[in-house]
Amino acid sequence: MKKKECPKQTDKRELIAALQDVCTRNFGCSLEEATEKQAYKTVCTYVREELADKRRAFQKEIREKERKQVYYMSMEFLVGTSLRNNLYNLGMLDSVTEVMDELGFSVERLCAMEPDAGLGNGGLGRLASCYMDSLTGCGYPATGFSIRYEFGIFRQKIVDGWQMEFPDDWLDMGDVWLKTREDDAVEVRLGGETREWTDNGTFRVAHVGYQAVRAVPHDLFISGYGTDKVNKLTLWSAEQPKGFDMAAFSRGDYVRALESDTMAQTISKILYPADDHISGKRLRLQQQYLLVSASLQSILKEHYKQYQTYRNLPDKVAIHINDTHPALCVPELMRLLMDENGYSWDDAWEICQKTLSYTNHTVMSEALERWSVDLFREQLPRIYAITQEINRRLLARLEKAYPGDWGRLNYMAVIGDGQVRMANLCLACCHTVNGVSQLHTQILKDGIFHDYYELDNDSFTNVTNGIAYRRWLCQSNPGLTGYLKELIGDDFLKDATALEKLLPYRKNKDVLDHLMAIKRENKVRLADYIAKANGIKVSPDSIFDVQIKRLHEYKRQLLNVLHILHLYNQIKDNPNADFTPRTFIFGAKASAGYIRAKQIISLIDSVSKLVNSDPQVRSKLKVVFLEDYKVSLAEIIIPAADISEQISVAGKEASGTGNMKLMINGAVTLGTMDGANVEINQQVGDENMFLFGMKADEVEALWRKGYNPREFLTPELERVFNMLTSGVLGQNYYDLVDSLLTNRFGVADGFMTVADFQDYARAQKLISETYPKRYDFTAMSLTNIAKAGIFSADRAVKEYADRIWHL
Ligand code: NBG
Repeated sequence: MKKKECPKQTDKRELIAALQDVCTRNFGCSLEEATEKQAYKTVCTYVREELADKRRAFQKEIREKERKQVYYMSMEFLVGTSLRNNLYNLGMLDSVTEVMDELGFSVERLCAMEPDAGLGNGGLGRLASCYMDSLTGCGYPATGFSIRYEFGIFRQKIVDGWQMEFPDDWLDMGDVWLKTREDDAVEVRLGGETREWTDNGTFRVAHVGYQAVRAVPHDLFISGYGTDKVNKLTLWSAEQPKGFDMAAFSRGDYVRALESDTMAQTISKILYPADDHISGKRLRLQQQYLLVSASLQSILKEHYKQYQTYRNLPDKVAIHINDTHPALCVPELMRLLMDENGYSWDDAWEICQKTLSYTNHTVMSEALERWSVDLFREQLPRIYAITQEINRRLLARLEKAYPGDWGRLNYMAVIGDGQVRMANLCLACCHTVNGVSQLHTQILKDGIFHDYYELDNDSFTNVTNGIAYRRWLCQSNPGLTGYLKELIGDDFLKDATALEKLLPYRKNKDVLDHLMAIKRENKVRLADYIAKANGIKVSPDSIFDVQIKRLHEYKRQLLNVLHILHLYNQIKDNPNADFTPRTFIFGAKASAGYIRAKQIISLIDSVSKLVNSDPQVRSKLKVVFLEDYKVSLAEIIIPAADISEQISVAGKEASGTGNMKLMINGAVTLGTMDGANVEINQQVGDENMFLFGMKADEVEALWRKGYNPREFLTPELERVFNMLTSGVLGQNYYDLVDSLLTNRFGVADGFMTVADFQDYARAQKLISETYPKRYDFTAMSLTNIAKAGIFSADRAVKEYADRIWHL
């Protein structure tokens, strides 16, 4: 890859001239006179224009070679920041840094001004962004489609231990990356009703009385490492149609005519902040339809312009449904082909089947999207009619396959019990369905999707998740990356499996010393951040034990914090005993309405106050909750982690991707055999991670046998529970204890925290014993780095491209 390390004088002069030009065009001043904000926008705009040029060239190539393209439909893309990533990918980080420096600006500071584009909740959205990066780097023609939420994932503040949410107004500084295409706006229709008739024997349908919404596309260009190819993410905003609702106007309904304006804009106002769980709200359904309808219309328009037919759509286009949220792709593509283009049902269905594929990202039943029939029909009358017909034909087919098996038919139906089941809609149509780790895919086959698997087992496959390691290692951990380049060469920048060249140095003390020093530097940087953000002083020589992810009961942050209290008690009992100092670091947002999750944050906060203020304890134990966990904060935390907590109850975490990011930065996993932890274990072996807890089949067996948490209660844990209700924490947590022991409203301890506690404490103890053997521990860390290559998103997108999209 070309790198403009030290720009030649001419290059440099050109770069300065180009930047000056952008600045005067946009702000009417030279860079010398510009404010820092103007300088930031100048650099971003310059980069965006560079990317736009490269995009045009790639687009031309795709058209001329008639290449097949993939469209990745996702309600979420957790983009994070773009400036550093783009400069790095374009090989311009050094040259722009040098030139801006001369002009009196620090690129470091400009990068820090950029807000995260937080158009996602967590793993699912971040995965989508990692895939866009890798698809581009690997040269695949790929377009992401999503919504340009005016407000992304909320900003989190902890006030008196309680999470509060504040709006994330990212567009103010973030919109420099977006290129709006007003002329390509399309109309999306909501509500109203359908009229059907036959015209010389042909079925006709009209949609009347609907509310029109104008969907406007905004492009965010995606650069890739080591390539000139540029892809894009198209984000739709909902706007009022130009002009008023003239019909309402002429009825004299002045207020209604204007009302629709605000209604339209509401649709793209805000990202729903619920992760792994559905809200069932009208606005959410409207968002999903906006995404699906606008994107499919634009895909079809572009395809038709080039080929003048849709018969070859499956040969030239792959459309991917990222989790059930965009499942409306199925009936909407049917509608467009039949109603707008005159295809017969059978022809349209065949095209849909061959074009659409689906990834499932969770087995949590509350996250499997379902819509009430009433709401669905009210908002999308024509789509509902098509969905009914899909269901009718499906049931006819199933009746033949499983005559009389009504239970099974009911379970597999797309419409049943007054609901439209979006996962079944995908299963009934898509040519391929995949899970996101070996274990997760197995659970889909054996469990929730078992009936569909039996019907057609060829359509099921696994693609284990991957991460854009150039962001998560190369950019966010320059110390380690620089050292690796010196030691094993720079092949790994292009091919992550080349990290294995590190393995022979497992016993090399000089190398291990270097790795320790690099980790320590990163820990110092994080310690500085913690001092500034939380006012807590932590020692970089303590173990940095990190749990960063959404707050969810199944992820068991509670297990971690209960164990911290257990350690606290041990220290209090034996203040002079040996203790390996530990800093527990948490970052987690709770969905706004998820009270139990917010109680857990409150508990972490209370425990941190207790622990950090106790003179007998605080030199040994520190607890830090970092507010507003997001991509850019993850980039600071991950390179500094010693221990990666991946402690979900087995069978619930579909894959996890934070586990991979931490691993490649040398953190050692403390985990259950869940999600991709299983595959991390295959890579590094038992001896290079800290495993504990029941396996997925043991969890299942215990549920079947009947689980009573009290049978697993140890005196140590009982003592911790007593602390939760005795007032020592400043407030009481009866609810939490109750949920683990006696929950009267549901199952007690639904995620088996009590059952796994003892083994978790054992594994934690082993960590405390191993860490002080610095070379042994660092050899484990080295092995994790060396073996992380397989979790590159490059590998994952290649699997999608070969086995699912056939690009
Ligand atoms: C999440 C899973 C994670 C997985 C990511 C990406 C949802 C619905 N699912 O385990 O919980 O890593 O998806 O696949 O957010």
